[in-house]
Amino acid sequence: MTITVYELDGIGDVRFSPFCWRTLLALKHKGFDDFERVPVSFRDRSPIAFSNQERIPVLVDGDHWVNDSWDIACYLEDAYPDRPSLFGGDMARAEARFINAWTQQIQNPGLINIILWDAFMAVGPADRDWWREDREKRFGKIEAYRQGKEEKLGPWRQSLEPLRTTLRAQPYLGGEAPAYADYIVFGTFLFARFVNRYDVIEPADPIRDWCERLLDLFGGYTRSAPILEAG
Ligand SMILES: N[C@@H](CCC(=O)N[C@@H](CS)C(=O)NCC(=O)O)C(=O)O
Repeated sequence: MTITVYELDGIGDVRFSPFCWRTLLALKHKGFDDFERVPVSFRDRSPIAFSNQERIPVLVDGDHWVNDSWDIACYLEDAYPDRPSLFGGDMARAEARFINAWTQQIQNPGLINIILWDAFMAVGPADRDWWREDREKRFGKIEAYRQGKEEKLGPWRQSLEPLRTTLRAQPYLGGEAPAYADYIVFGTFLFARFVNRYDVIEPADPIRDWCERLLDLFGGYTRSAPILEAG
């Protein structure tokens, strides 16, 4: 049965949605290689109208669909129990829910505040007017985010200290091997990487080493994905 992932479109083949990357990595972890990826534009969500909501990713597995990256991970875990586990048990799944919330409420918003302009640059030309209007309602003028990135970086990097401390003691959030908790947090760094702001993590940071290990997973699946060209 074919699995289809509806994901957010970007410029050319650049896909930068942190939520969609979590789902793609969850599928890879479960050993799926032949799923279909369907880009959906910001301004036209009609391809996911069947899901009665507007957020991406949406996963379709045969005649079943699921939206929300967390629910998708839980669906894959429960529907395919004989494939490699994403969580490693119910208790670890419950703890991963906390990481999901931390990422959503602390890690992601802090990063968006730094790279909003860079994200705008990764939005396809046909979607830019829509994106500007929508984001300016929430964040104010996006031009204001072209400057002042350096001053915001320090506090954001500091907020990642619990992640750094954990990764000094173990190679992955999952312990000795990567788990869905790693993909949740890594998705946000992928967002930075694909909009050409991988430099938000310093080269000597243990978080960077962990990202490098994850970039190599599944035959370099994320390492080989297109990055927005500088300019
Ligand atoms: N809680 C949802 C959040 C999904 C979400 O916000 N997706 C973004 C893509 S990164 C989206 O649909 N954005 C559309 C928009 O910004 O208008 C999940 O985990 O899947």
